[in-house]
Amino acid sequence: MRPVAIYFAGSIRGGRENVAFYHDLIELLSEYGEVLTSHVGDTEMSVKGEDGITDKTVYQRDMEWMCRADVLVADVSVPSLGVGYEIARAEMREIPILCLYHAKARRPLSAIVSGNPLLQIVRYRDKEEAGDTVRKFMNRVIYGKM
Ligand code: 6IA
Repeated sequence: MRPVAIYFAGSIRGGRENVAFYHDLIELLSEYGEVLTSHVGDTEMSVKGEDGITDKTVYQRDMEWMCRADVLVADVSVPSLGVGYEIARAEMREIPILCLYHAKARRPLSAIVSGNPLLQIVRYRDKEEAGDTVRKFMNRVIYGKM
């Protein structure tokens, strides 16, 4: 059986202030399957993104991964156009989506995300709480019904 393909979405040009958290989440998600987008948690990558790769290539590569993904986990604490777009694409594919939102995020969550009944949105206070949520979500995806 092939491993679960996990698309992790987190802000890049929207701002990199939560990158250390993305890094830890990706490490946790890797226990459950293949994280296709592990570069999102690369603490060396700046708001400019990856060196030596065009925006067109990034888009094509990411959308190929999106087509392969079995599940989307997004941190929506830092507003990001790219993350919002990825959520919409995952919704079109009808795959399970978990959106994590820090209780003390600087900006209120977009109503288009928070008001969407098809998304599972979980507010977390710290890394431990987010980790518990991710474990429960992935266990449901792998072993149980959503
Ligand atoms: O709008 P944002 O840049 O914050 O969007 C972030 C989301 O879009 C992430 O979840 C990524 O999956 C995807 N994404 C956006 N930019 C990149 C990127 N480099 N590399 C990989 N994934 C990306 C972009 C810049 C590069 C062309 C120099």
